[in-house]
Amino acid sequence: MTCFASWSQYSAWSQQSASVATSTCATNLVLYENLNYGGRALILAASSSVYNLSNYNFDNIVSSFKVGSCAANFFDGPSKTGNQYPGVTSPGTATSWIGSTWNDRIVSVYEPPVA
Ligand SMILES: [Ca+2]
Repeated sequence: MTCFASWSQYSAWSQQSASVATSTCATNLVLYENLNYGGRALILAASSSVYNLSNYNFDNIVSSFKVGSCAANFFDGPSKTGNQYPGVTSPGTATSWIGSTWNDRIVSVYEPPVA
């Protein structure tokens, strides 16, 4: 329960909450089934979100990716557990081949809050 001294205080609080809840990245993270951005693609838009790729039939399949304007972290376990992908995943980067160690291995993705 949160109490407010005035309608304007409540209004400011509620608008702030809404902007956080609907925050999306200006450009999206895209995961690809094959190397060189081939095959099926999965677009993930929201920051502050954990994605379990099994929900999209996209677990253990990613071979390349383009990071959008938000950073992304990749894991080989569900709900950002297990090992974290050690390669470059900073905003605006792209990787045409994830490498043999991590090919078809990503199970979950975490996009941190927008800074
Ligand atoms: Ca693949």
